[in-house]
Amino acid sequence: LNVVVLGLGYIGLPTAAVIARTGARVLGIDVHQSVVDTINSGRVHIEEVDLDGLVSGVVSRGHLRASTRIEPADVFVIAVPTPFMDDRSPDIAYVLQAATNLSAVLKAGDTVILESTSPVGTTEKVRDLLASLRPDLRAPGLGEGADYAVAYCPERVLPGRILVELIDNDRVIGGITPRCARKALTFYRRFVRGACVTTNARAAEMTKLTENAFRDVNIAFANELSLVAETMGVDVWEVIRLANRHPRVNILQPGPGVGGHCIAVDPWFLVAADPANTPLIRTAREVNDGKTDHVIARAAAMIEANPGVPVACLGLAFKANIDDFRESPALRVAQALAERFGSRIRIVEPYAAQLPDSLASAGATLIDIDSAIERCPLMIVLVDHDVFRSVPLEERVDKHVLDTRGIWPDQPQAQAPRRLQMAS
Ligand code: SAJ
Repeated sequence: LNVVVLGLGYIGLPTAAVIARTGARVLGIDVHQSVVDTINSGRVHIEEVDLDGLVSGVVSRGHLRASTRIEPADVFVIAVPTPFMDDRSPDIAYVLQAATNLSAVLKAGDTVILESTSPVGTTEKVRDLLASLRPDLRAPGLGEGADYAVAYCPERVLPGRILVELIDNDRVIGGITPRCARKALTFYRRFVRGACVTTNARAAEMTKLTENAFRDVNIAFANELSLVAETMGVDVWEVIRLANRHPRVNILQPGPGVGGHCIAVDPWFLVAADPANTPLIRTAREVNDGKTDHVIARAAAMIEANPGVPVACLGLAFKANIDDFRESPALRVAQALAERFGSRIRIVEPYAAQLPDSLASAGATLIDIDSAIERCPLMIVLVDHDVFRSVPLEERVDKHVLDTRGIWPDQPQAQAPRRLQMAS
């Protein structure tokens, strides 16, 4: 079996490697020559648990190679980004570009699968584009018979667990026609251990958006509770722990806002599709973004109440134990504080070798957790990395802490903003 994967990012590369491990011959396509060169040398350009070993193995066995140029194959998997535009409407230009590229080598019997998170109707647009570019082949769902299959099968993997979840998670496979779905199903059965459930393409597209909107709405509920609890002088994490003892209550964790390239983006695709009927989804997005502003304001008040004292911001990643800073609320908080307080802001981020330029030029510096404990009386916890969680009370008992992730439940709570001794 020959497989082409278009887009070698956080989803495309692990997917290509997992398929290559089944013995298929996989060609990964990327627009960046540097990505192609890195992979062909058996290395990876992204951090993901166990990905480096897998890629070096399948490349050295000749099962995976990369190129900027498309070649014929039996199955094409599109895994390119679908960002949103300034007005928060989805931008599917990369998907359509990928479809245009593969149309040049498309032949009878092929299967085209879209995995990128996409607004409802995108798979039909891909089919329409292929139909117009290749009038010599019969496109599925437009008349009698079809020479190739087109399906939508969203990825659902969690960064940090991608290689496990690619195999174990259930997959939703939406065909343009039932026959397209069956062809895609045969492909996923090669490497998926979870259930593969078939439906139509539009339902599969909406399912993906629904999953991430569900999580966003539920995190917004937790974030809203955290504000109410603060007003009431109650520990929100304790309330959630207690409420979750109810057999039908399962509240998520509040934090400094929602980051990553999926949950902070995908709900907008549903809002853009039907603004009149999505007040809840839109409000959830606003609550989660507003939580970041709230954290910035609280942190700034705490820093202002302690003139001259160095401040440690713990974490920049969008969530625990990963090196991904995309759409990170922690980064947004750190940036706002650095712009206001300059060199007083020290960043601790074990997953960064250096600070992003914008933070460095605002005067912030990168330090390790030990120096932060030694030198920074003020600490703002922005990410729940394990290394932060493991700091024992005795090393932070005298600190003035704003813990946005609830990782130090035993931390003595300051009543009013305390004035601290300036560190020597
Ligand atoms: N977060 C909270 N509180 C929580 C859970 C998460 O504040 O209780 C925050 C995180 O800190 C992070 C953000 O939400 O900033 C998103 O993190 P996440 O772990 O919920 O999700 P992602 O973005 O890493 O991956 C999600 C997953 N979707 C769902 O869980 C429904 C994943 O399965 C998808 O494949 C992925 O989006 C995607 O690519 O769409």
